Amino acid sequence: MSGYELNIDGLVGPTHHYAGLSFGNEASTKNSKNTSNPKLAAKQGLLKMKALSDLGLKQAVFAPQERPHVLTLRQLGFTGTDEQVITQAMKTSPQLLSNLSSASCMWTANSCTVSPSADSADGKVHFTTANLNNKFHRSIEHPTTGRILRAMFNNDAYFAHHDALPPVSMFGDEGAANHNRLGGAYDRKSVQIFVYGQQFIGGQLAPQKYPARQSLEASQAIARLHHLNDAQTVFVQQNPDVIDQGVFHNDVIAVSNQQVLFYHEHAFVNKAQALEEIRQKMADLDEQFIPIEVPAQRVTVADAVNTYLFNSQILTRADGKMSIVVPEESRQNEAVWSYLNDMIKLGTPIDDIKVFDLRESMRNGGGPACLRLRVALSQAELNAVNPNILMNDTLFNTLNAWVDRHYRDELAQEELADPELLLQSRSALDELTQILKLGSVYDFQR
Ligand code: SUG
Repeated sequence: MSGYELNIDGLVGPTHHYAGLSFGNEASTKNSKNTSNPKLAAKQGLLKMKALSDLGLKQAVFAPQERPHVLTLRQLGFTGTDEQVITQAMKTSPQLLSNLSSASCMWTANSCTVSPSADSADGKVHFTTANLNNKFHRSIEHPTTGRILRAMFNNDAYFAHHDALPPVSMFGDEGAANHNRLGGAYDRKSVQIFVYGQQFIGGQLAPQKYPARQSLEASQAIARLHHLNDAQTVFVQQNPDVIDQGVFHNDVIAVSNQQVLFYHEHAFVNKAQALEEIRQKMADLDEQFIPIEVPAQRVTVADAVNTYLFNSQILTRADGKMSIVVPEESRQNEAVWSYLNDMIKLGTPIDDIKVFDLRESMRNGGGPACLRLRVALSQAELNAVNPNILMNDTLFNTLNAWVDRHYRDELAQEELADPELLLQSRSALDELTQILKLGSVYDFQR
């Protein structure tokens, strides 16, 4: 098979904590104010990256961002030294300081939407950073995300970078978490599926309780920016009822790899029509569509949300078969675990389950798939990627030692105003930009 899927996992930042910032994300609300362990969080993520790279898959690391984000606090009127800015913000509202201290950029599935070169009329790999407009703590990610993406994919001959869409709900964009791609080899034309929560102009269906974070208008704008062909693009609405049950991104209820779409019975509006459109558009590319629908009778939406069964990664191994990477929570749930064990015997390409402990991220509503950005590349494009971000034994050891030197193993919300934490984080990130050879991507370095 030609081409590669590069998975770029977010390295958890030193201020990882639980602040209940994401209304509509039930794990975030449930674990609000619990004490976190940033060191363990970073190490759990690194172990997943290392294990996948040991399987022969292409794996890279996405650098975390500077938090607390002093620049934004200054925009909000806090003045004085950096230390005074943080102290005043904490006094004004611990929740405000949490927003500016969240390590949420670890969920790199929300960093941007990527369209591989095979699908784009100009033959380039396109990246549009996500505005993450629905949540304040996430809406400040995109400028730095854009700089890190440019430092990782720094070659105009192959890569085209677009800034985030206008920051209003009509163009609310949460990146690759609402985007799937179905086809054969990674460097061949495929069908791109954009899943949206709400259509702002002329739409009828919308969730009642929780927000729809992705709009159709945003998805359509990205398809235009990326020069996609209508004949290979599908727009599908996510079922608003499941958004109201805690499915705040599509990757909490569906995931794809090559020909396979693994999804819950209640994932989509007008499901039959959407599946037929995907099947037809794949057939036009001579590709067979392999849908795997999980019946609600076997796995309820509540179980899907609690276990993140669909926030799994389906990965093609060297032998051409696929493994499904699930979080430990999926093994702990009897219905989900029994379904998974039956599913790998269905005769689909998925014949193996791999389980990872990602508890620290899971408690904020981030599973295996939230933590990774998929970039499908040709060999020439892979050769043009910044080689210092690619996971291998040396980088794994270097990053573990880096985490040991700079991370705390306990962090509560009250500690966010500790000026030492800011200094520790900045010196950690300064060192990291040198390890990964990213240049000056952070505001404190500019
Ligand atoms: O945006 N949680 C993230 C989780 C993102 C998961 N990503 C994907 N499904 N792709 C969010 O809701 C919680 C932060 C806190 O509450 O402290 C948070 O931002």
